[in-house]
Amino acid sequence: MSYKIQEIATKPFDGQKPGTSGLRKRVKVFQQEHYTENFVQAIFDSVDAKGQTIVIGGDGRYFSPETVQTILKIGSANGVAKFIVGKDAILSTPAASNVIRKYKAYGGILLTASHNPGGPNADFGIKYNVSNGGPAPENVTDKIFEKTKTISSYKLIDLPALDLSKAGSFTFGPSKVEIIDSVKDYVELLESIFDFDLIKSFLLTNADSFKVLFDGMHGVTGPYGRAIFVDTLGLPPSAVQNAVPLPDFGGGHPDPNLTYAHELVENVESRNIQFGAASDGDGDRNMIYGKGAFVTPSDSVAIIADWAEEAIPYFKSGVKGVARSMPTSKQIEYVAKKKGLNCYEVPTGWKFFGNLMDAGKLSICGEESFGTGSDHIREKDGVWAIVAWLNILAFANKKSPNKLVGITELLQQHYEVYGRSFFSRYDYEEVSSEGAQKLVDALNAHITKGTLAGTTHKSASTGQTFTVADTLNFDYTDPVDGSVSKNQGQIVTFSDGSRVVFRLSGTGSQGATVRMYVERYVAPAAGAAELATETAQGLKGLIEVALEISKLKEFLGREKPTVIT
Ligand code: VG1
Ligand code: CO
Repeated sequence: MSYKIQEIATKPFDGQKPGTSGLRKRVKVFQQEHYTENFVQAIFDSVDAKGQTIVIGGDGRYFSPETVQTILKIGSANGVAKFIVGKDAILSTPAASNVIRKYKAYGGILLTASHNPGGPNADFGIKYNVSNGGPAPENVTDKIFEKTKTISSYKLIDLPALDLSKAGSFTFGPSKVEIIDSVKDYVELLESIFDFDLIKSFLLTNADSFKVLFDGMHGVTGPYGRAIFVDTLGLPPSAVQNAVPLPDFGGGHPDPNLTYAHELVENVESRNIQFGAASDGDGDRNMIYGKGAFVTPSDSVAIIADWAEEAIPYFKSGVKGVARSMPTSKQIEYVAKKKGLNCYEVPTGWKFFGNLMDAGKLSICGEESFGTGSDHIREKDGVWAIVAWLNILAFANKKSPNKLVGITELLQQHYEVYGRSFFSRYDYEEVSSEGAQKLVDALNAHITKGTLAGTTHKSASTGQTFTVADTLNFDYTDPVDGSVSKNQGQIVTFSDGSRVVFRLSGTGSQGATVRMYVERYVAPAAGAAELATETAQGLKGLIEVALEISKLKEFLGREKPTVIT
């Protein structure tokens, strides 16, 4: 087929700066003439993909099919030799990471705004991943951003759109395109990690007393969930709900937490389901929720780290190290300490874990934002975390054959050994950028002048007192390549070890979002009753004090957070 390469004149757009995880904006912004093309060309101007293989994946949200065609046309004109594309433009973020690694691709472009809503009036996103399968590090995203500021033209190959609905090998001008089954490689990967036979026999034996419900939230994971939970592990089709990926996620907010995954929570409670789980739009987040038992993500990663070596075949040869993002609770540190493992603390965003994994220093890590994963790929992995929990529960039940061990029992056992870090996050979404900046400035002023350290604050409702031990602005130096990331959040620590963190979100598409993270540790000696307290109760006093110290309500003009997780 003959083809022509066109050079199209364009002008830079403001604000094409990738955030915590790619460039995320309203669909309408991406639909402006040249907007998406500029950003895609800026990627190819920043990474030399000539003669290389590039993976294209995404969560199937609105505007994805069109953007796949744009990437094929611009990528091909820029010399990409081969594209590997998920059928119907679908590859979950973890599946894409796996495909990049498995087929030794040069990189990948993921079309997703993750847990942000989709549809013509909602969000779209583009994210570049590098050859280790992980999100591009800051030096690459900075370069892309610089290119977007000076771009004057982009290259485009003049060819008709490729049909993405049929798997197979195709020719696209000078490039080859392989359209692959979105699910197959990923299922094989999980089969190589977990003890599927053990999980299967546990589920089968306890079919009446241990019911499972997986919620795909109409994001990308429906087909993956069905392939694993129904086709491989033998659960009935009713064990999977909202499993058809929709371009607008059915109008919902595909974010697996107690607020947005309420349908799962309601079904788990009303149908007496022992193990419920959900994942987000692009499949990298997860929530574990059984009847009456919610597992915070910070606890989830700690529990996985605690059981991994014993229960999960992939980790039989040993866990190399563990890590958490800075705002994530310290629960995993208590596990690391007991096991003599290194525990790293990195800034928010999965890209910071990749270097540690590549250097062989890290096996298991997590973020409080419902992100859990390991070095099997370089993205967090929702379905992986859910199967990890099933594997651990199956194993725990093999050890205790006479009494069913469910989520509640596993949590109790864990707190009795390690104590419990009560943790919660308050999100103030779409507040004025000015107010958010004032809040941050005021905290920074306290940090520079040391005006909070040593002050004592009393909660009016609980009578607890908290004395500030230290305040700091979190900076990170990567232990592998020495790169420095500054201003990653303000931390206030108290003399009892409690902690409050303030951060501005880097994934929103409009206004500013302020996150406040609160954590309070209770040692095992406090006893079963105190360890089993409701999170909101366990943190009540500390939250009052955090709001008072930061004057958050004044600066943001908000009485209440938008979302509490
Ligand atoms: C949020 C979370 C962060 C996560 C990021 C991407 O970022 O806090 O932990 O890595 O989303 O997750 P921010 O900057 O808004 O706080 V995903 O599933 O959206 O790619
Ligand atoms: Co996500």
